[in-house]
Amino acid sequence: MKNREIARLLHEISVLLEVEGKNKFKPRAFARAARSVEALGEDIEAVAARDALTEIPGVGKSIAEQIQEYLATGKMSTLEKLRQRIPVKVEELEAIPGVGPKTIKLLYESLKITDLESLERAINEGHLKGLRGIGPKTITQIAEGIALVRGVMSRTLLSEALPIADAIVEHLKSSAPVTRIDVAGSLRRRKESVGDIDILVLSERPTDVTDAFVSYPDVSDVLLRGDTKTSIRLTNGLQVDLRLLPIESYGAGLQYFTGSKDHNVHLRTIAQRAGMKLNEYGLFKGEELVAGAEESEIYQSLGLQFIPPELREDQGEIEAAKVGRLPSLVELDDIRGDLHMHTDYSDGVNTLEEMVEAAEALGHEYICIADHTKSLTVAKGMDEEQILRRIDEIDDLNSSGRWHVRVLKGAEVDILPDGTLDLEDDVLYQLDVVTVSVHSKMQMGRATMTERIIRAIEHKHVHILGHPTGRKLFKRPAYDVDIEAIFEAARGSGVAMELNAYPERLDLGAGHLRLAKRMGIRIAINTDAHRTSELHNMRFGVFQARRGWLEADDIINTRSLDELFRFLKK
Ligand code: DGT
Ligand code: CA
Ligand code: CA
Ligand code: ZN
Repeated sequence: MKNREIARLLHEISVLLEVEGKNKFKPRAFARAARSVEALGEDIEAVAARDALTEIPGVGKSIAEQIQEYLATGKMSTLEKLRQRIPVKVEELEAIPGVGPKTIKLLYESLKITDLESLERAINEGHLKGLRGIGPKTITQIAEGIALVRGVMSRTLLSEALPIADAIVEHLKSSAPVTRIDVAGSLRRRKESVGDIDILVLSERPTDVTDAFVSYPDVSDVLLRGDTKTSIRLTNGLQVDLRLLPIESYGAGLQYFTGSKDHNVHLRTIAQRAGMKLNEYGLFKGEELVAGAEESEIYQSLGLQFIPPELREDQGEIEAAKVGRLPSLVELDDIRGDLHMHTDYSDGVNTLEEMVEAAEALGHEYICIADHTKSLTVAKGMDEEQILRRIDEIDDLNSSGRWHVRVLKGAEVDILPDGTLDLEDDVLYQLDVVTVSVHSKMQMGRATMTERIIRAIEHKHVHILGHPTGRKLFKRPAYDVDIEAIFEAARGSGVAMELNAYPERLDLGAGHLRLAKRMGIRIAINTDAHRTSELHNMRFGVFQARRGWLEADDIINTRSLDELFRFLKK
């Protein structure tokens, strides 16, 4: 369906017309038409085919002609001409949170800002100061927004890249003879987002592998084709590098191309100190190949424990491996339950029973239903009465004997701006697991936000702080908080920190997890699932936990139900 791209172009016309400022009504007409096309249930080509474009609300004769022209030629001449007169990159600028047509117009008129780069330059040179309607707070917000947009433009979420990489690996395996195949790079290290996908292959028929690679159905461009390295771009913009390795160097190549660069640089100095040389072909003593075919032999020959890819960031893992002190990282199999998920009682999609059934199929021993509470009206938050009804339902469900999985009673209770909770104490008391989260007024200053959260976690009935920093990858920065002070308070009150496994949250980050571990804070890895399929996101939480050096023992939902209850009693 071309609905979305047409809506986008009509919207762009409306913004450019607004910037041009010749006519007050035309921009609004195009904006309205863009919204209608976006909301159109039917394929716009079908509408055009039966000559009914003008029946779309807001689409008059001239806009209909633009749409016709686009469907026929792939261009809209009105837009082409506008773009020549006003070279503003609308989509790029509008991707910045808080920047809309009005700001774009102002920036273009007063400073000739046309894109991210010129905007960034203007901010750095202080030109935005004093512009009418743009205060210092807005400037900071825009600067942060630019960083976020740059992230979106150049990186892809792990959750999006991983299934694509798996599909390409399957494609290669089924279309050419491959002896070994591995995903390397940041994807193997399970970073939250990746710049590209790196795939390594050992094959007796390398040309067949390359042929299969460049003919993968989603390829839009072949960027480079060589004997050992081939790069493609996929239709979604993601780049994939394929490297063909020789058998005697496969392990060395896997080690080298897994990175990170910092880890590799450090490892090479370890090799040098031992009188050896390490590169992507192997570990050498003079001319002699000491190790190369297997990655594990490289670490072994350097006198190191094998270092799991998630730790390879030169954050002390090499030092730890030298003295045999690497953590024994948590694995997905260690997870026994999931303590944060939503149902259709608040903003979830599935019913209680559907969530329970799906969790049971995943093999969970226990789960906790944690719907939103009343002040979060956009998410249909529950009031005390609804929560009490829900408690009865869960009691019935547990005593029905229909399920093995034990369902715990919980809520994701809103932390109000003053740090109080929006459920009465006597209701909170009846819940098995009380998670508290910030969902409103996220912009408050550091001291106030820190106090707000600490007040909430010091509440006697609270067990877990949900998504502790509130960040969303590429979308929203973390709240400005003193995380160490929060951890300190959590330790004092026996409250666990959530590691929210939602792929665009992954909140806490790896650095914060390590800090929490050092401070003796317990972690709960939760999916925050809003539908049954999202219960599978637990693996992303576990990847992140591993990047944060966590062991099963650091995590409360690796415990048996009895042990978990002991923790919950505080
Ligand atoms: P990304 O793709 O930006 O998420 O991050 P990586 O780590 O996957 O980086 P990428 O794809 O450029 O290269 C893959 C690995 O290859 C990288 O982690 C380490 C290794 N590598 C690439 N170029 C160099 C280099 O110039 N020096 C060193 N030491 N290692 C490199
Ligand atoms: Ca990469
Ligand atoms: Ca690469
Ligand atoms: Zn939440």
